[in-house]
Amino acid sequence: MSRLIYFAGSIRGGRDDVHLYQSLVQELRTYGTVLTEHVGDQGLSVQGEVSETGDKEIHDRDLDWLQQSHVVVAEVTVPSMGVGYELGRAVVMDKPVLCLFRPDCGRRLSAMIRGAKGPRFTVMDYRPDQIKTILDQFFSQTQIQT
Ligand code: 6K6
Repeated sequence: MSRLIYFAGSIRGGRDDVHLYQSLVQELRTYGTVLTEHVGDQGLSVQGEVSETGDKEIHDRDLDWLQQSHVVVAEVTVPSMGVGYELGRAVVMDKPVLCLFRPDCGRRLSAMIRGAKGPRFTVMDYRPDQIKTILDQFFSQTQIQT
């Protein structure tokens, strides 16, 4: 079965890093099917109102995708309530998680994300030019059940 990847990144939290989300989605496609490609869509504004569906539909559909996914990758540099929530739910579902944080943003990552580090929850500081290497390392070293 093809590996299903849930990619999480800020939408209403701010779209400053959308170009990075796009690169990550593109790179992640080499490791499986990305269920949430829209997160890297440059046409999707901070309002997140491209869709006509309401917030409940978005929440329910995303949780359904999260449940179906085999692995979760989150870009956590721009703080986002939605991404934090998805990560908490992913932990409860026992999904393997990779969080990517760019320290040159000048902020410190939430202790609730950095401190969640464990065998199934990886937190990596990165520079954009390291994306390929980090994903390669993560996907080759992490047990992902499909
Ligand atoms: C329609 C088409 C594209 O986007 C929309 C409407 N908004 C959302 N669609 C899908 N997922 C969303 C939307 N808004 C938030 N999310 C989920 O929460 C994504 O999976 C992101 O990882 C995360 C972002 O949360 P906020 O709090 O930054 O919006």
